[in-house]
Amino acid sequence: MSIKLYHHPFSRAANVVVMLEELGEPYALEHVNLMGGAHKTPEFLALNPMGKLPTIVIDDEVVMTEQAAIGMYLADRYALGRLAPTLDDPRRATYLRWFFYAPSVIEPGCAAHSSKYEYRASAVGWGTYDEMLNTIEAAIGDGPWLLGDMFTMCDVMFAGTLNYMLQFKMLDARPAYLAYVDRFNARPAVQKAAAINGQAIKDHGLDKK
Ligand SMILES: N[C@@H](CCC(=O)N[C@@H](CS)C(=O)NCC(=O)O)C(=O)O
Repeated sequence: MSIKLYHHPFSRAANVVVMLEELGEPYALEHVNLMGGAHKTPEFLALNPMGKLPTIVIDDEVVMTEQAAIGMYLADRYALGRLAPTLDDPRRATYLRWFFYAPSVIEPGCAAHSSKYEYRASAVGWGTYDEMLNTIEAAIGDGPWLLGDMFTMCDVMFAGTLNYMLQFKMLDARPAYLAYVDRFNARPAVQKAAAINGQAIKDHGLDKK
């Protein structure tokens, strides 16, 4: 079995490294020079017509894009019952709910708010910023994880998205969010992924630009 992640440390692929570290399966990183336009070549566009990262190839036969879909697929295929609730587990509903919420509500909701887009909340899927803030807080609840005591791949997607939005000040830093991402960032797999992404920054001279 071989998993190849097309990667750049300053992209969403950095959080897929966390997914892979939580998974514990072997994988290889293929650096994509985004600044040099390597993601817009015909070879890369054949894998992902969007010309974006993350993109992942498994056993030279499975091609996947979209961070959330990649996380769901990896957890179901390699860690069902450990990083994903099984199909007959009622917690699967909450797992899917917040997994989809991160890219379909938090990402556009934060982008719309920070870019001061004008829109009718009833006409867009991400609603109002305040409703989104309250919903994120309700999802975290008493924690420690979105499914209570069970840490899942959904936390990697959700906390990774919060980390990114907080880092770029696109999301209010509510105490409940900070406590949740602190718990997440303390996990050994997250720290190992940070070291791997940090090494990639050095290896590709991205710390000198
Ligand atoms: N919807 C995609 C978004 C992917 C995305 O926007 N990737 C950015 C990096 S984080 C990218 O590849 N940008 C390069 C470009 O568009 O030129 C996902 O969630 O995976």
